[in-house]
This record gives sequence, structure tokens and C-alpha cells, in this order.
Amino acid sequence: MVLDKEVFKEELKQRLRENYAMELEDASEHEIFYALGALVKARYSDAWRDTWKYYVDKHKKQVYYFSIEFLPGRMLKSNLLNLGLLDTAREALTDLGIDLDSLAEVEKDMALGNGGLGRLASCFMDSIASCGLPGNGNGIRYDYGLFKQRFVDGYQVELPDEWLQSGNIWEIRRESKAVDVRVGGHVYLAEAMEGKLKPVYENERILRAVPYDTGMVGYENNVVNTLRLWSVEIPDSEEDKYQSIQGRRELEDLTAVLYPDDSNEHGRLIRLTQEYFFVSAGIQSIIRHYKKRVQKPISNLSEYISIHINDTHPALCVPEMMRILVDEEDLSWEQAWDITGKVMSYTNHTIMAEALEKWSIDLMKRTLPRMYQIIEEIDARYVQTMRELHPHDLVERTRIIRNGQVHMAHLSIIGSHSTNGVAKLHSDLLKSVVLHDFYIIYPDRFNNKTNGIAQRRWSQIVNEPMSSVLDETIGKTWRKDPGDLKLLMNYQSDQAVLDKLAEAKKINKQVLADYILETTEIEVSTDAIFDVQIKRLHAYKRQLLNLLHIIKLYQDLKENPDLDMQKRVFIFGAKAAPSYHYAKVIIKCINEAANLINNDSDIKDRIKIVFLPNYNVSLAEKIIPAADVSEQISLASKEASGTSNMKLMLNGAITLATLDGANVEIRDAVGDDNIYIFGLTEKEVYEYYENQEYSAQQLYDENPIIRRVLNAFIDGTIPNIVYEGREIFDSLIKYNDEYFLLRDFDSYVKAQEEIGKAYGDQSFWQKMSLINIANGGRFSSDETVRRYAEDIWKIEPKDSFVTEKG
Ligand code: GL4
Repeated sequence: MVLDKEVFKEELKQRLRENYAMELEDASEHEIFYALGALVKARYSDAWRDTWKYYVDKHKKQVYYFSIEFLPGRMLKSNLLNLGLLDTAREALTDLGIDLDSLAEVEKDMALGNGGLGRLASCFMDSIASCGLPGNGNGIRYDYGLFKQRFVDGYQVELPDEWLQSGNIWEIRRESKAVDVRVGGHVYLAEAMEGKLKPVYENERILRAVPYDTGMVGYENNVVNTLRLWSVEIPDSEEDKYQSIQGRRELEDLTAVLYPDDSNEHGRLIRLTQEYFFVSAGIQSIIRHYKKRVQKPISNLSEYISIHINDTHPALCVPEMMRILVDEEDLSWEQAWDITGKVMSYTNHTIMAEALEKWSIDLMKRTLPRMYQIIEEIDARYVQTMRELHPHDLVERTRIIRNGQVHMAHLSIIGSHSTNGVAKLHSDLLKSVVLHDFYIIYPDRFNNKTNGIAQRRWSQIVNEPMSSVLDETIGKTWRKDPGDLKLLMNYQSDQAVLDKLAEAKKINKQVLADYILETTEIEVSTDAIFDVQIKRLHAYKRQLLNLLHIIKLYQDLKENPDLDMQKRVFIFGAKAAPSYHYAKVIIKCINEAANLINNDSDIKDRIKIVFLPNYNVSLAEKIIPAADVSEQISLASKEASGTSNMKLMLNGAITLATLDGANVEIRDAVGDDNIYIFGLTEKEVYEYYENQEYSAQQLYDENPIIRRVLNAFIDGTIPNIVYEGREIFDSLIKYNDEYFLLRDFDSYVKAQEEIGKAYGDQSFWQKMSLINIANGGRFSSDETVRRYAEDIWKIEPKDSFVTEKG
């Protein structure tokens, strides 16, 4: 989009006058931000309307990505970039004496997700639009996003995230598209016309689902798709029932908060209702659109619509689609089942058993009686069909209703035509272990789609210094086609280029160092290795292994103050689920170790620990460009994919990793010489599970270094952690170290030593860093969504078209 800088300035001033009756000189940053947001939104509104119209007119098949989490972060710069207006906006604002970067900070981080899963959904939204693919998101508009994290005396404290307090400039409330969702009560089947059975609802509650739409702007292609998030309200017809404030509150609470859990299931009533609420609202609105605009027979639905079930939270898509097709559209069960299977596809995001969602039959019956009846029927028919083909045991193990519970993963697999994992290793493990039974039954349904990241955000937007060096060196085509980053491989021995990249890194490190000083009062040197571990706090991700190594370094330095070692800053960013006690204990221990080490004058700043509070997308954007080392140290087989690993390599950090998740593919991309791999392989982990020979006690007894490090948790070396230190110690020794930290400790320490040596040889390090950047293009989510589009959704990109303004 071409827009003259002067016109931009005038428009901004005009918006301020219109919206706030104010001149620029008198406006606050806040007001300017909102005026700018309105300007940007107006710039894509025609393209938004035209995209929608185009899909309708051309009868384009569309995908609807159902996800209980979306984590877009801030959208101002990303929208400006995608509209081709970032430079114009920056220059225009500079002329007006305003700094775009600080203005952008006014925007509240839209944090409607926990971590990787929600962020992936948002990267996909960006890429689907940028690839010109007809696709929309469907989710929940939580009033409160993921909690704000503070540290008090080293403990995590959770505060509400009131992200909507000053309004959300990007959304449009579409009251005319509201739908009703029925929950609770009783349902029985009664004879209706022509002897058919129809459900009759009694004493049900009606919830009004109101959609808020946000434009998902494609990169310089005039495509704007829709992210539709649903909010609950009381329908006019039900006003009488909700006279008490408490009654209203209860209802309105349904979309109030996001469940702050990652990789862990929390089977609570309100969560199940949340799941049904956005599923039912979404599918009803899809069917309404189909009938009104697409105007084809309902039996052709699968030619025009594809629905993606992102993890099991939207698994009720299957029975809800059946309900609408059978109860409302009068299709036969068989016909409806055929359509539903063709429309639905499912992604599994975890192999952690505790994350596989199950609901008690009792709760499901009480909360969603019609859904339960339909699930029962699906289950009965599944058992009946499969009994003829497979052994009894296998059918019993895979059925949906088992041991008094409804298994949501089973429902998702049985009710869809595709089940995919999110990295090669993870997809293989699904087939061979976690979902092996289903693989026997439906071998053709299983496939892999390795995750990817929205590279424009994670390079161009967050790392301008590096982007300029890339432009100068390999031209600008990489900005549209990240595969072109490969061209950088021609410069791996060009010292001038290496120096420029190193300079860019230094600038980013300084920016982060300033931020660290400002927020934590810790001073760090940009000469040190910035060693980064940023992700949810979880035992399997092994932040504790990182801490064990730091304590070892500390003890080495105390013993031998002249030890020759690189300066290091260990940077953590991580939230623990409020109910995840052990994760919170680890946070406390890291914070207390930080207090000890950062303030010990013997250490002379050679190690620093910085635990930045409130890790979120915006903080990731500050940390990632400044990272030297990317810690991806989960126990092999436990991390489905990871995506921070991809963002960090793209920004030139060197990966220190186990062969887990997508780390395996990162190693394949950069080669063994440009990554540091350590630890057990997934096969070795499974061998331990089989032979049950793992003994943490033995490792402790036989290894004096491990002994000294662990003792630091209980002998007062680290102050203020009497209880927490004991818990950590016991988890490793008494409870036999569930995630094999002690087994991987030695090889982790060795890998860290090699990293230290390598960093000492700056041109060697810079070359590795360049090779990582050059091979980052492979993990673009543009590529990932194209594969979903071709293999699973069967949707095609739009032919190029131009809008009136475009
Ligand atoms: C996750 C995985 O833990 C993570 O490895 C993966 O990258 C992400 C997106 O596929 O999904 N699963 C859950 S649950 N939370 C995640 O972040």
C-alpha cells in the first residue's frame, strides 16, 4: 500500500480531532495510539470486506481454525508491516516528534493463550492470511488474559490481566451475528413429523454468544481474514431469569478468564461449558453463513468448509456438527457422519499423559445433555463397526467412553479424517507409542506437520538491526520469501558480514541490558554470553537442570576464583500455572540463587542470573534478538515441538539442546557443527522406562559434583529456601528424578563448556550464528500452513486480486 507521509500525518491529526476533539500537541500517547490504530484499521477495512466478498463470490473453500487459545501479542507494528506502511508510519511520526516504538508499547499485549500452543495459532493466522489462504480463527474473547506475573520475595504472584480496560482498537463487535447456545437442563427424544425422533429441551439455559471480529492482515497481498472471538451475554429472552447480580455474574464469568494451564488438564465445569460455548457458536455461524451465502445443499458442506480442531479443547466440534446436521438439517445419521468426518481434522500438541483431556460422564451429561447423547451414539456405532475388524481389547482401549469418562482425543481422532503431530519425532511417537492403538485402526489418518513461526514478526519486526544487515548483504527478497535467507550461506567466511551481524547482536544486547537494568536493577555486561531459556515453567522442560549447572559454575568459581571462563548472563522468562506447586518452587529457587550469585563479590560479575517477570509475547520480542544461546533442554520425547527454538535460531542464537521435538529438525537444518546436542535420546529414555534401572541415588552417590550441587539446596548455601530446597532435593533423590536431570547433567555441563570455548573464538561463533540465521527460513509458518492447506484442509490460495484502494 502506498501512502504519502504527509497524507499520513494529516490523517492522524484528523482522527485525533474526530475521535478526541483534540489537536496533536495536546494529545497523550494513549490518544495518539488509538487514533493511529483507527487509521490503520480504516486502511484495511476495504480489503477486509473485499476478501470476504471474494471468498463468497468465488465459492472458495474456507478453513475455520478452532482454538481455545490465541496469543497475538501486540498488533500495531505487525499490521503496519503487512500493509507496507511501517516505514511511512515511522517517518511520519518522527516528523511529528513521536517515537513509533514507544507508542507501540501503549498497546496491551493480547494474551489469550498460555504459551506455545496459543502462539502457534496466532502465527498460523498471520501466515494463512499472508499466503492468501481462505481461513479464519474461532475462539473465546476472554475478559482477562493470562495472569500478570510479579515476584515478591522470589515467589510468583499472579495479578489479573485487564487487557480490555481501555478498549481494543482492533476488534469489531458484530451484534447482528450473535447466536444462542443451549446448555444444561434435560433433553429427551420425542416423536416428531414422519415418525422421526427429535430432541426436546427442558429447563436449559440459553447463552447469547456475541462475536468480536479482528482483521488478520496478510503480508502485502490485500488479503484480510477474520479472527472471530466469542463473548457471552444474557439474551433478552432470559433477562427475567437473571435478576440477581450473582446469577448474572455466574453467567458472565463463562468467558471471563483463560484457564492458566499449559500441558495440564483441569477438568472443571466452567471449562467444559467454555469449550462447548465457542464450538457451538462457531459452528452455528459457519452453517448460517453457508446456507445464506454459499447457498449449496447441506450435503455438499465438506466441499466448502473445513474445520480444524486445535488440540482437544474444541473436540465437541464433532458432536455439535452432528447435532446440527441431524437435529436441525434433518440429515440421516450416516450422511451426517460422513460429512462431519470429511470436514474435521485434528492436531495433537502433547504426549504428556496428564494433558489428555477427559471429562466424567456425569459432568458431561449434566452440562451438555444433548452432546452426551450424541457422543454415546458415536461411541456405540464405533464399537459396533470396529468389533468386526479388530480385537476386542483394541476396540475397548480406543472407544470414546471408557471407565466413566469421555476421552476427548479419541473423539477427535474418530470424528475426523486427519490427526497430525507437530514435529517429526512427535508424530512418530504418536504412531509408535501414544496413539499407537489408533494408528493400527486408522493408519492413513496420521501425518506430521512440523510447527513454524511467523517469520516477519520474529525477524523483521523484532530485529531491525539484523534485518538491515540482511538487506545489505542478500537483498530484500528474504522478507517475503524466508527461504532466501539461504543466500546468506555464501557469506559464512566473509568477515565484514560476520562483523556487521555481530554488531547488530551487540545493539540488541544493549537494548535488553537496558531493559534488565530498568526492570530488575541488575547490571549485565553485553560482553557476556546471553544464555536464554524462555518458556512455560514445567518440570519436563527442565529449567532446574539449567539452575543445577549455574550452581556448579558458582561453586567452581568460589573454589577457584581465577578460573578461566566466559562471562555469562543466564536469562529466564517463565510463568508457572498458579496451581502447579513444584513449578513455583523452582521459580523461588532460581530467584534466590540469583540473589545469592548476583550479589556475591567473589563472582565479580562473571555469572549473573536474570529472571525477567511476566514473560509474554512482547517480552519475548525483546529477549530473542539479544540471545546468544538458546536453551532447549527438555527430556527427549517430552516436548512435542517447541517454537521458541525456531525464533531464537532465526535471530542467530546457537541452540543447546536435547534431541527432542523440533530440535531434531533444527540440527538437520544447521548440521551437527552448528548446534550443541547433549543428553539421552528418546530411545534411551524409553529403555529406562522399560528396564526400570534408573537410580538417581546412585548418580548422587557416585558423582561428587552432582552431590555438591544438590547439597547446596539443603545445606544453606542458597539462603531463604529451607522448604523449597528440600522439595527440590527430594524430587531428585527420594522420588528418583522423574525427568532424568541427573543422568543428563554431565553431558549438559560438557556441552556448556564447549559453548564457552566456542564463544571465545569470536569469528568461529559468528559463523555458527550466521549459519543458524541462514537456515531459519525452513521453519516459516507460511510453509507449515501451506502443507496443512494442501494435505489436510484442501483449500487453495486466492488468485491475486486488487482492491479499490490497493
Ligand atoms: C504445546 C507443546 O508443549 C509445544 O512443544 C508445542 O510447540 C506447542 C505448539 O504445537 O504445543 N502443547 C501444549 S499443551 N502447549 C504447548 O505449547
